[in-house]
Amino acid sequence: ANSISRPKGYRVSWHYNPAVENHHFGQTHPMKPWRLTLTKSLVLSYGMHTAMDTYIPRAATKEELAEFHKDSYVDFLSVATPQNIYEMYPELAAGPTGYSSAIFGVGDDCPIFDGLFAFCATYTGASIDAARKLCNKQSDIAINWSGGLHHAKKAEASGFCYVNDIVLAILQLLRHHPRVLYIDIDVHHGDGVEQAFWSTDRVMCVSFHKYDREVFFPGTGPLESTGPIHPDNPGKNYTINVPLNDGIDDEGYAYLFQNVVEPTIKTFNPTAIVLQCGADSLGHDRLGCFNLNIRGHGNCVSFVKSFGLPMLVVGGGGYTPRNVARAWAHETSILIGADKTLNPDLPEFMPHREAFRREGFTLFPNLSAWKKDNMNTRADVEKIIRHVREQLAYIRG
Ligand code: TV1
Ligand code: CA
Ligand code: ZN
Repeated sequence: ANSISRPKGYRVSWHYNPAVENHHFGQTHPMKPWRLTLTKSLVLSYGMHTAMDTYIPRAATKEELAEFHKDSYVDFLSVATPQNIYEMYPELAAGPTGYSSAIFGVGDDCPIFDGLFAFCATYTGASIDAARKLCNKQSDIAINWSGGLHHAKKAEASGFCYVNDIVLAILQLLRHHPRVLYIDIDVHHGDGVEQAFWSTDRVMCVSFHKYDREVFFPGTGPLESTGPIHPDNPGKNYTINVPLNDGIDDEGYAYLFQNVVEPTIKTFNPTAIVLQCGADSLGHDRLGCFNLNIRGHGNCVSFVKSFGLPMLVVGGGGYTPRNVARAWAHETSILIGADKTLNPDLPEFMPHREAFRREGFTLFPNLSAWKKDNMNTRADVEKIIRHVREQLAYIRG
């Protein structure tokens, strides 16, 4: 492979334990480890690893998980197997599809599969390791594409997420950083992270997502949801939600993203930023409904990077594996400052190259030619920007 030189003036680290590739949610489940294998393949084949410090982090310990999660939930995750789950919890053996989600949120979205705990501890270990490298200033930008599982709650699995690696990484950052900004561009609402930091003014959460309370998971995150209502609660106004309709395109998203994120950074003045890059906001995603191209998604990463603050970058959703890999490889190149030099034609010799045949062997297929019209009007977008500016006025000074 050709090699790319290290960025000048800042350090980027890549935190990845290939053990995460060994997990399987189930044959028909949309969450595929394959997307991580393909991402790694692109990053290595482009030679991008030569521009970063690469770490294979150890799995997180139960004690580390318990910094956020309830002990009994961590214990449950550490012992549950597909073999013993019905014995342990007979009440789970209900319904035609498997089990009810009465116990710690397990069910169809969050099945108990072999190696579940090792999987959770592995992706979380990478996010905590990345946060530590930022804290001790060994890295300026730290990347964990296997993390970003934003729905997990203190004692509940939700939406394919069991352990909230983002919350645990932010808790690590808060040991050294007075203020952390969390930005979430996954097509789903970042409800688990929002809930964890709902009542603090040290973490500001900003999520962009499809919002339809009735039909789109998780159904939370309207514009008006900005933190606790009580006037004495420090978390009041420290949550920003950007609810969107189907089909938003690169141009509309960039306009909105920049006009929300820039004033938020200027007002909140974070000392570190965590960016969740869920790739289910791309066009052609199996579960998503937006129209973003790889470049449109990547523009968010470029924009956040341009503020020059310590940055933790994590993955998240993304259900058309080859496009997830394209997006996260492109975003890796942005973070190391190599996006202008990378050949948009995929490397001629690389593992799993065939996976990219359908759209042609390019990093930038056209993903906007899709079934979704843009249902976000100019007026919708301007209303959101106005609302955010009014909200930020409360936290100035
Ligand atoms: C098993 C097999 C589970 C096939 C789940 C899509 C499946 C989904 C499956 C699915 C599916 C959801 C709900 C269900 C409301 C619940 C990583 C009645 C074809 C961060 C999580 C989405 C997104 C959960 C996670 C959602 C993330 N959509 N096929 N499940 N209950 N759950 O709607 O934000 O990307 O779809
Ligand atoms: Ca989101
Ligand atoms: Zn998602």
